[in-house]
Amino acid sequence: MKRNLSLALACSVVLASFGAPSVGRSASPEPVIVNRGNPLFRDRFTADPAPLVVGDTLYLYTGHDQAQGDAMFDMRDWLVFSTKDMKTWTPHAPIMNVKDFKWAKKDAWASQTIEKNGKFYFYAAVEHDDSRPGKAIGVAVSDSPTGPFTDARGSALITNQMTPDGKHSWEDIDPTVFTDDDGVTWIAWGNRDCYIAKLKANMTEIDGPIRKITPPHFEEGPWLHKRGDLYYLTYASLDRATQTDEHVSYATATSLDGPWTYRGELTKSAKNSFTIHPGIAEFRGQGYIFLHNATLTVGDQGGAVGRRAVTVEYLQYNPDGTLKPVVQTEAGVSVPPPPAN
Ligand code: FUB
Repeated sequence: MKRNLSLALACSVVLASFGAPSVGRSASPEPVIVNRGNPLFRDRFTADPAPLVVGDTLYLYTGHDQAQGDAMFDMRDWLVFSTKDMKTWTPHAPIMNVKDFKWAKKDAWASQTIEKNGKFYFYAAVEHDDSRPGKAIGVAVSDSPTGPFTDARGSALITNQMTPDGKHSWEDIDPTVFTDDDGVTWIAWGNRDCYIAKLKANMTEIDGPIRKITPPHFEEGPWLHKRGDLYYLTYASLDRATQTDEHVSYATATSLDGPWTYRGELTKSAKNSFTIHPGIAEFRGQGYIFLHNATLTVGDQGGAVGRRAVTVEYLQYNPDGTLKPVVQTEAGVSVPPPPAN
């Protein structure tokens, strides 16, 4: 989070439907949102996208920006949308409210859901109550990717007190979860510092030490994924000298134990938004990177730091495994991807 913000925190392939409403929520119990390009969803503000592929469906979990006027963040619940083709999306009921974590005060911040042993585990950043001050990470569980999710522990999985040498009270945010080929699930998270740990098989306890793996320019929003033999740690990065808006950078490794090799910047900043927050998925043989910007206006509320909107672009690889630069566009994936090489 940018320093001045940190203080405050102390913190549709186009279906040729241009001109037609993109959202038909009131028309049927299973409304459909047509992908007209970016931003993806235009009837509400969404942020911090986290994709999950289950069979022939991609589920996209998002935060829900509700800030009014000049307020910074007002995020109370988490949303999920699904698609089978990246052309039409179905919005589902909110999967959880921050108050469903009884030990949390507020702030339904970034999340990620993972499937394990037939259940779905939802990891999310929130503000802990005064018994464990600071940001914390909770875990909830459901039998369905669309929820409802219930708190799996009745207490935080990760608290600010578990990373005592951290630089501030909101460092324990933005969980990313990844299951390696041996079946062990890892969790990484952080703001300013990036941490990684293993999860026990029950998915609700940390297993062993928490290690710091902070890559260059790390700010927040880590995302773990693997392609072939290479592991990727993609994250929101900040040039602290200029304190401009976040970009996305990434590092790679041949093991989740590291060492991680910094690979440079993947994107520039998101229009009108200090934050950008990557989420990555391979779906039907195509790579995608979900981000957000703040270009959407809903009613009398224009895009702002606390009124963001999720976008998606193709993610493409070079033959050596490095990632091709990504540009946030208005067309997004409503047009075919550029040739692979
Ligand atoms: O949405 C709230 C916070 O802003 C997230 O936790 C960060 O990644 C940034 O997007």
